[in-house]
Amino acid sequence: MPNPCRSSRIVVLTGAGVSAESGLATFRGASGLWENVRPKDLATPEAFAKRPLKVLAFYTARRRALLASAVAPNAAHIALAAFERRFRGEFLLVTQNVDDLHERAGSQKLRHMHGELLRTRCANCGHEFASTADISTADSCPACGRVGRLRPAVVWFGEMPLFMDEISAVLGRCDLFIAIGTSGQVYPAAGFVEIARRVGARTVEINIEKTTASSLFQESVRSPASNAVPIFLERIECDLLRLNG
Ligand code: BV8
Repeated sequence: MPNPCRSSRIVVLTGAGVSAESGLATFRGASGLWENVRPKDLATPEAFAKRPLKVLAFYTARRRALLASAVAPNAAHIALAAFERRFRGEFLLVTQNVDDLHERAGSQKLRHMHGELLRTRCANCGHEFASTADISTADSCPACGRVGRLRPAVVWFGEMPLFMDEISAVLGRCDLFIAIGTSGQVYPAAGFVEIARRVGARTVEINIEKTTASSLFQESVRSPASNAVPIFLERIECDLLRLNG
């Protein structure tokens, strides 16, 4: 049993694995999104410039999958939102995911560092708006009117992730860092555990398998997120109640 949890400043990082049990594909591993294609052919500004139809079709398929009625937040999303509501310390949920399952579960202290699939941006003027519609090269921007420049409001490789100043600040003072369902292969997210270690935070990885980053974590929980996350967060809460009353 790890030491009772005295944490008061918690940062959680989620990746595609937290949404896997909700029916959304992960990127790497068996039947992953990147299994038969190269990320640079679908998730870069250059790919969008060169083959906009192919890139838009990739995101149309994922947006439609996300909007399918069978896809809903799972117990991990729900437990994270409930814990955020009850926790009296500092809490931030940083997700690499572009789905809206954390929001649908009720999470509010949430930052999408890789953007959001249900938002569209104009590559010409930067105008951004919420949208569940497919994006086509025939669409015009509602702000500048330019045709064929609408794209998903996600962060592609070579683009700067969002909220990095805020994320770096909370990482720099956290005392507990939990990574859930991420392969730890994409930077700068993959480097967050090292920042947490440097400031002396307890570091925990929840994943169904060992990752290239596992050795950087003090604790690894090898279990599906929908099972492990509710149990882990409940244990933290019990510790805090016992220690702080
Ligand atoms: C940038 C688009 C700089 C959205 C994605 C060092 C430092 C900084 C950058 C770099 C660096 N080295 C290289 C780089 C460049 C690059 C990078 O990291 N390349 C990698 C491949 C080496 N990084 C970037 O380009 C980033 N930008 O650094 O900008 C900059 C500076 C100045 C000015 C401008 C720019 C941008 C990175 C974002 C790229 N966008 N996608 C989308 O389409 O969704 S990346 C893609 O990978 C997704 O965003 C995804 O979120 C991300 C990470 O994947 P995971 O979420 O971890 O998913 P994965 O499938 O890999 O793993 C799932 C895990 O879950 C597995 O471990 C599995 O075991 C587990 N699992 C499965 N089921 C379950 C489970 N766990 C628990 N329960 C289950 N049931």
